[in-house]
Amino acid sequence: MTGPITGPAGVRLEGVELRHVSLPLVAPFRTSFGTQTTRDLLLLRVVTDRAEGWGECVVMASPLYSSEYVAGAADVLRRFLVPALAAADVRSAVEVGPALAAIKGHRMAKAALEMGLLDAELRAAGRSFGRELGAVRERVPCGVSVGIMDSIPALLDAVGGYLAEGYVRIKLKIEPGWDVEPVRAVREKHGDDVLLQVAANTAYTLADASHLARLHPFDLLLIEQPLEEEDVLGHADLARLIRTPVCLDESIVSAQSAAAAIRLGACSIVNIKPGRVGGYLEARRIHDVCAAHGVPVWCGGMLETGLGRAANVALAALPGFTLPGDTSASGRYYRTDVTEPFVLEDGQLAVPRGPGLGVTPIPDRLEAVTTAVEWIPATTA
Ligand code: OSB
Ligand code: MG
Repeated sequence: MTGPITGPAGVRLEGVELRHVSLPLVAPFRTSFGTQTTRDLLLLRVVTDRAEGWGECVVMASPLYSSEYVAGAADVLRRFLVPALAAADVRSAVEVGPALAAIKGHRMAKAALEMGLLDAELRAAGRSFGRELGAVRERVPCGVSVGIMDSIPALLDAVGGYLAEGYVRIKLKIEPGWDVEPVRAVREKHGDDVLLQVAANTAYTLADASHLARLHPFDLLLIEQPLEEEDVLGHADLARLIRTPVCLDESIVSAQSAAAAIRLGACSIVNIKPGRVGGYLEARRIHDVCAAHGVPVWCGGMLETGLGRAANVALAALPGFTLPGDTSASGRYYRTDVTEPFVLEDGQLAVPRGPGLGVTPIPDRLEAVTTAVEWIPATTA
């Protein structure tokens, strides 16, 4: 397995600038839980005595994917998380998890702080995220998550466009009423060689097992999170009733929950999203647990800006990430990203090599998408 992350020289936290940003999406993104047309999230400028780092908090405006949401994350950061880091006098990202352990939940908010502090200390030490996490590849193959569309022809056009751009794997968002037919249509139009998978965001119940079994002929890589988040046993039952491999997203919130899901037979593949699991360090622990069990993992996405994308691409370069992730190019989401855009080359994105994330926000672009700024000092009083 990959080695422990050791805090380089240590940095002292001075405060966190919380930036609310709002980026228009190039096209509406519809999932079983709703339609997004803009991406509202929080960017954290983590200021230390030696360097600044950037954290991305992948919450959405409403608690429809997870219980966290933008205003709630901002509140817990200013009221509890930043003060707890100050009180513990943390000097390294490895100390963030332990320092925040007494505060329950709020993994996306915690992940953003840890990411920002890790970026700051790695920039100070001149080391990259990829090297620190244990990346073994310089480029990662990329898939794309395709939303629910108004019609089958519109879906076929969208998928055709992504394949022409070079994406190596297609994920179709599904829900009851939009599942077997869109999958059939994509197979008929684009062929059996396309790496194809589906994602349900908890839209089904165990009673849908025989319906989901109708996906068998289409040779899908996996079905992602068909049942509700807490229904791990239901997924174990479903996995015995369908031949499509079950992959969990929402249900996996820690290395511990990953180990339990694997032991119970609830999944044979895991989607790792650093925000959902409380940070890149826990994401790497999940990678290690899955690797130890021979369970393939892939890097999920939360429509990140170039900051979160840089870290995700570094994570996706770890050896256990054997399936293409939702690490799409910036242009799949945004006309103008806050960093230089990530561009697909031969279906892959390059892992940044510079210190820390290896990318920084472009000041004008960051200003243009910022809707509010707040300074949270790292004081204990
Ligand atoms: O279920 O993976 C998901 C986006 C927002 C919330 C949940 C999910 C998604 C995606 C898009 O599928 C992934 C991406 O391209 O960033
Ligand atoms: Mg998902």
